Amino acid sequence: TKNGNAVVEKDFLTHDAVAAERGMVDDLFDETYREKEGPRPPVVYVWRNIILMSLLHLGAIIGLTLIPYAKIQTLAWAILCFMLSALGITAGSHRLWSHRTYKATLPLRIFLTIVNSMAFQNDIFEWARDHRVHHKFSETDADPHNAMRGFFFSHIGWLLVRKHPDVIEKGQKLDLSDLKADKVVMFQRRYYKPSVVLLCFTVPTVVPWYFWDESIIISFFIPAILRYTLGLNATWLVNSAAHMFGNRPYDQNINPRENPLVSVGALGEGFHNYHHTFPYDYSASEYGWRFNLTTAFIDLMCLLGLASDRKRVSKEVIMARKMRTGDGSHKSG
Ligand code: ST9
Ligand code: ZN
Ligand code: ZN
Repeated sequence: TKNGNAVVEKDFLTHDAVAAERGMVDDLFDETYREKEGPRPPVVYVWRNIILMSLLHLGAIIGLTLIPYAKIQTLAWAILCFMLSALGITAGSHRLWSHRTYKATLPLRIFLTIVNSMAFQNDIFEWARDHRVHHKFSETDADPHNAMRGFFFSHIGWLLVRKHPDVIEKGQKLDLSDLKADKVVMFQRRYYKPSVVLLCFTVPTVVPWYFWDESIIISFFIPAILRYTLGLNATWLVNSAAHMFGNRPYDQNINPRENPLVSVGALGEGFHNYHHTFPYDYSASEYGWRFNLTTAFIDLMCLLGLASDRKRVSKEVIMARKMRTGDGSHKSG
């Protein structure tokens, strides 16, 4: 270890070595999986979701039109809610719970769980289960938001239809014991619905109305509805845009790309070619704080003694991997 952080020295880590480091391996790509022959099972629409998502996006448009009438404190509060809920996804369900790229103390896990419920993207357990199958069976039928099915499907469409049976079949075989053993994760799962009503919708609405007399309509449509919808779309862009547009300096044989624009909106989660190549790196990027507020946040938490054991891939390993499988784009910039 260097500076108290584990440095992953090889990129050809054995499963045992990764398991020993993080207590899990099921986010590593499985080359042996083959999609079943023949046509896909028919698409089954979930009309409840189609209607709710349409209403949500209509509400977001109303929120947009109300921006000129909102108090400046309300807009600042909406941005704060966006940042907090985004960290609940990026530092929480993604880098901590899906990939185990660092360790977090109980107070930090409680904080991340609270802001995770504010983001309302399914509970941490379900999010991490879907995300591990996304990495392990990336761009196949067992990937919940399989980008081979197009931009719309990988962006939002996958939440509007029943899952491909392979997602569930493969997901049931994942090792999720680390998540089941985390009492905070299991507590959130048990009380997920009330936690979302409170933290995603009620608190964001009540604060501006109570503390600075904002109208209740504006309080609801901007910090709650518009902020939530923007958070969802910023996240979904990682699955859609960052699987389609950008360079592939680390591995040109996979679809995920480096997309700095997505990184800005998603607090550092758009360096997606790197992330699928080295999913155990806590920065989800070759670089540290560049377009990567989440990494700065995790570093701050370490400084405060609330987090530790950040996994990082060494410069040498990254360079060797670029030479071996990259598209050569790193030379030009
Ligand atoms: C949302 C999630 O938006 C977004 C995640 C995006 C991931 C991004 C990744 C990128 C990484 C970087 C992060 C960037 C962050 C940036 C932040 C910036 C702000 N394994 O699901 P059901 C089983 S959520 C094993 O109903 P259907 C299981 O037994 C938005 N088993 O399947 C399950 O029961 P249970 C808000 C699995 O019927 C049972 O099947 N939420 C697995 O096909 C039934 O599961 C919504 O809109 C698995 N993987 O329905 C809700 N999956 O759970 C949307 C399932 O009890 N979801 N099983 O154990 C739904 O309504 C439904 O899931 C469905 C599919 C209709 C989509
Ligand atoms: Zn990931
Ligand atoms: Zn991906």
